[in-house]
Amino acid sequence: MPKTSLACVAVAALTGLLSCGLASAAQLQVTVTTPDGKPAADVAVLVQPTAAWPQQPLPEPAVIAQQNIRFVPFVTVVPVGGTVRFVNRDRYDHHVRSQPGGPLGNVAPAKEFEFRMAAMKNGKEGPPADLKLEVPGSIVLGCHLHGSMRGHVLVSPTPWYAVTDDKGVARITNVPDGQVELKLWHPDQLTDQATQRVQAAGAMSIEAPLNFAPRRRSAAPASGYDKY
Ligand SMILES: [Cu+2]
Repeated sequence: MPKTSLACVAVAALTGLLSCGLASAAQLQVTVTTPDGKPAADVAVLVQPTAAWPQQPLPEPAVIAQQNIRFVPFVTVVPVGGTVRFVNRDRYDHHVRSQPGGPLGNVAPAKEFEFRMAAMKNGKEGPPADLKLEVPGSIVLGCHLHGSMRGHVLVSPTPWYAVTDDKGVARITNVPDGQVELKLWHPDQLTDQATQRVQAAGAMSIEAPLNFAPRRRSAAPASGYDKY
């Protein structure tokens, strides 16, 4: 049982109230595939109720590490008002800047920023940098010290979301029962993905196709970057 459910049970027992946050909630397991049926990783899955929803608490900051000259994870989703926390886990300085995205590179980032990230010292991460993101949209992350570094942030208008793993699976919990719209987003998409309407209730398995096959990213380098 997730921690929040336990807390809700405890609150209900103490107060005698039956409601705690959302009266009843669905768990969605979404499997995203490419047009030829292969699992699609790094896909943001957003679940937005068609009715208004009660305000949800903001999650803890989403950590984006700079590690082996990569942004890890490659795709990060935060809700509007949420925070991303950059940390440098390499033994050399990095940099973070927002860049435009979209198929033509002409979609302005949801927030503009640019700063340097100090290297790890004595086995400790450099000081973290927090950014609060208030405007929905996407942000491409780059580092002008290492031109190959790329990461992506999606600022979601809905508090229910997840990113697919290597098996193409995203799990989204505590979704309010009722009609929801399921939207997919991948940083390489050329056109918007179709929206799927689902009646959310209980534990559900949903198949969601992408309209293209993202190119595979090379495996993370094991070592050999210390010379930078
Ligand atoms: Cu860098």
